[in-house]
Amino acid sequence: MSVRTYRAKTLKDAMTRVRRDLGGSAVILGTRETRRRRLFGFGTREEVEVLASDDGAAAPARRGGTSDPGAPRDVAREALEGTIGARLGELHGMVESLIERGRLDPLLPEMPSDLVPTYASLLDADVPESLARRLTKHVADELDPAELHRPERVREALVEAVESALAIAPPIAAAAGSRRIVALVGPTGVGKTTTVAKLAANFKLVQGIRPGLVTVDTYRIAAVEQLRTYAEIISIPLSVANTPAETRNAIEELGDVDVVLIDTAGRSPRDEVKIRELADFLIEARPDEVHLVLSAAAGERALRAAVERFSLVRADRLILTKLDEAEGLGGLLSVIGGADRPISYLTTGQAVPDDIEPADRSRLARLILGQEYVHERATIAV
Ligand SMILES: Nc1nc2c(ncn2[C@@H]2O[C@H](COP(=O)(O)OP(=O)(O)OP(=O)(O)O)[C@@H](O)[C@H]2O)c(=O)[nH]1
Ligand SMILES: [Mg+2]
Repeated sequence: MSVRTYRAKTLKDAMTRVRRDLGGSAVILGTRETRRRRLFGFGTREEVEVLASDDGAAAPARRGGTSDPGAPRDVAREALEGTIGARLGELHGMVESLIERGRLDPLLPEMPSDLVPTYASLLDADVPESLARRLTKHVADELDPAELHRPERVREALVEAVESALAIAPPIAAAAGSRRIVALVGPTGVGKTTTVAKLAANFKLVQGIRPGLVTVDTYRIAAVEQLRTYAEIISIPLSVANTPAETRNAIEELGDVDVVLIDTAGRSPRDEVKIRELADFLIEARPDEVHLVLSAAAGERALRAAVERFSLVRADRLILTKLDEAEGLGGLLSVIGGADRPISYLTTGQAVPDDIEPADRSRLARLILGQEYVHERATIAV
């Protein structure tokens, strides 16, 4: 007799699954209503849990012959046993290593053994433990018990779970003949200026859209020169605003352009005064879009602090840079979930204009899960 737990949104759904698995011989041992935490975000959802067993009569009858010690061994069956043995060995190794790292005890009661490798792979991808547990549990809930030992099905369910946590913004809405004002803000050294240059070059060279650049970064002596060099290479206008009051003029000075890209000075997330000053520039600039630039190579705590402190400037999108430098992208997942802003672009190296791509949900989910590599496929033109 085997006893299984079935969870579903309604009793009817749970019973359908019981009947499908156990057929007419199902014995219901108990039912209860549960509240489960939502995967991402807050709150709970109601679920019904049904504990069911077959009564033993429905257990598949032993195949005649194979249990007879004198009978010749079935070659296919031996091969299957070999595969199962190897897989059990693998699982055993994983469980041992998780126990050694003190990471399995709290999960053992509820994690199906088929999903232990999934959990281990999430930790390998640097997904924080609590989120890895929730994702694994989500996969267990979404799949039928019979699907849990199909690795490709588990992988798909995991990608879907991560995708559902990613909000994606469309690329910058620039079009010839209209004027879009876009500002990039963020901590120091994350790649704002380089990203502005990549975007400008792609607009002009690939899309035939006329960009103009404004810098409000007059703090570092080299900052204006850095952007001026790009403006000269791409052959586009650049103007400089030294104070918030000059910003509007600087935009007008660009003349007839379709998209204005504003590069701003990097600010330490700890420096609230400077972030407020940046907010003053943006009030004058009246941008249509503000993209907060975050380096994927930064630690989870630094990313969280940046998201929190830069909320003062009301960024409405995220650009993730330096994906090529990040060791594991799993830490990004909870930061992105908490940031509550869609992701517009990913940058994957120093090369201007190539190393940038519009954010793509499935690509980012696979990158985070370590199922795809940054430079595995050709760069997409912005
Ligand atoms: N590996 C890698 N390096 C990048 C990427 N984007 C920018 N960089 C490098 O990061 C460094 C800083 O880039 P900047 O564009 O000057 O950064 P910033 O945010 O403008 O810096 P501040 O203006 O000083 O705050 C440069 O060496 C860039 O080449 C990327 O996607 N991957
Ligand atoms: Mg800069």
